[in-house]
Amino acid sequence: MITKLQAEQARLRYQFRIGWLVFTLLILAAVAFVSLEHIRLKIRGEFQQHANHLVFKLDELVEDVLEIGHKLPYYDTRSGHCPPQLTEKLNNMVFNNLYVSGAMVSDESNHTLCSSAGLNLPPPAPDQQSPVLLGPIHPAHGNNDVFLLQQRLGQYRVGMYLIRPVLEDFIRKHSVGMDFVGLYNRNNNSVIVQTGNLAAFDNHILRADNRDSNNDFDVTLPLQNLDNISLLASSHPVDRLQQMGRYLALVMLPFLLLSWLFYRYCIQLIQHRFSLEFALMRALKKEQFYPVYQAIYDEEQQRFCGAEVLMRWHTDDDETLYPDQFVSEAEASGLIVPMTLQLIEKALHECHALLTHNAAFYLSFNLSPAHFRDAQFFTGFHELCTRYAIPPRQLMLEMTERELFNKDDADVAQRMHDLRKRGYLLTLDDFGTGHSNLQYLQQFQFNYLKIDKLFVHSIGTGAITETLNQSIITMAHSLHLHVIAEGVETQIQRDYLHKARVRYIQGWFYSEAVTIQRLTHLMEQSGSVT
Ligand code: G
Ligand code: G
Ligand code: MN
Repeated sequence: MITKLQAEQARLRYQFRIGWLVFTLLILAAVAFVSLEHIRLKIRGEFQQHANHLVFKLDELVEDVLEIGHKLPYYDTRSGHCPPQLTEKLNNMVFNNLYVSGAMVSDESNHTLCSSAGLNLPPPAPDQQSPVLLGPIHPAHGNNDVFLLQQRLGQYRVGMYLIRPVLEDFIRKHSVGMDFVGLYNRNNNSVIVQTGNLAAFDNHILRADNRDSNNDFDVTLPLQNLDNISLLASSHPVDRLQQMGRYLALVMLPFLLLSWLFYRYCIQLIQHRFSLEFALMRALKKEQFYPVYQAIYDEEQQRFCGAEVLMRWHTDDDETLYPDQFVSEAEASGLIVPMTLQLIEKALHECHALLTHNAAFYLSFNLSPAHFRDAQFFTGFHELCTRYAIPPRQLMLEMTERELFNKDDADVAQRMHDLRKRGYLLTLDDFGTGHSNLQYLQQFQFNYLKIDKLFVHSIGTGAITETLNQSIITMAHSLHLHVIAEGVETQIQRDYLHKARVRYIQGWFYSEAVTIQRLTHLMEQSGSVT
């Protein structure tokens, strides 16, 4: 039975594990797919926002610088000379602006009229567009390239020089999570300023020159304040992957945790479903526990005086199971209490006639400490006795010495005292196999003592246990306990016990455990019933 349960449990667990694994992987893949698409869109949105912000900042810079030119007072420069006040103004402008390193005014035909101090550069070829960013220009003296931000104002052009590191720093400062940023001159198709890795940028989109390129993480955005310049930007792939990884972990972890909890729960459910405990619960509901009876012989009266009720389990598979296969589990789970009540009810029902017609005949039931701890048990027990109108002196309760009560347990002592007072017979079962002592025997009010079959079987063998028989019997007599010897199989054993004045004998010598029909027959045959 147990091996069958275990095999079934193992099979179902295996099947569930496979199913769960497949299911979890499928869900995981679906979740990963959906969440990756979601995070990709989110990251793209953020990247485009950052790129727009950078364009905005660059436009702001251009506007600020151009604004300075607007503040120049009007001078008539047709003379071809530079008014002295203008040079001074230009110097002031350069001095007061962080980004501007030089300024110049040129005429329609691109002749330099005025320039700030230290500036000695030929202006590049003029552009028809305005304003416009020209360059880079490599100065003859000096290390850094410069760019000319030029706008037309009336008959002349005003130009501001920005040096490359300043422009690059500005871009770097305002670019977040970008692998590459560049400024692209659409007029001559060249990247004039760049930070980061140009190879990261998909050049395809320059040719298409539109915002909605195939590559979500490369953009080109025209500056509003400069007619010839677009911003090129591509997002940082490592940043992107890290962000995706974090998001994925964040989504997956709770799911994995939930799935794991579900798994544990189901495995426990399966374990329970195929546990002996569950099988016992079902057997209880189906009333599969039934009694058999092993008669006890009274040597003095020469007739059967009672019978021990032993539990059997008729399983769904038509198997008969013995208590050693299920009683310890029943005790551990507490199911022993309703099982025993079911057994008692069936036994009282079957033996009703036998008990009522033979006032000296008793039935003996095996109890364990679990029964004493359960308040319901004795309520049920007394109710059954009342319902079947069986007097207490016809009912014996056996408690095995192997599972003794704590001798300081006042409640149990009180309960036993109460049972004795009502007239029930109390037996200490399997005596000699546990560790009860005299004190224990005095504390609990047994009136019968059952010598374990281990000792009975040693009779005639010369083993040490044989000599213990006499000591047990002598002690029992001195405590005024009736003695039952169990497991008596042979004439030699019976004669030995008879000589030792053991009055009650139980065992295959007289009868094995039998059905009620065979018990009744045995009683009638032996003249034990009147
Ligand atoms: O003859 P059998 O194999 O049934 O007995 C095996 C053991 O099971 C015995 O030690 C006996 O005390 C125990 N046993 C039999 N029936 C019951 C019962 O109804 N309740 C309890 N607790 N033990 C029982
Ligand atoms: O709870 P208790 O130990 O009284 O249960 C009696 C047990 O002893 C049962 O398992 C029963 O089958 C077994 N039994 C009863 N009579 C004999 C017998 O004469 N010989 C042997 N070997 N076992 C017996
Ligand atoms: Mn017993």
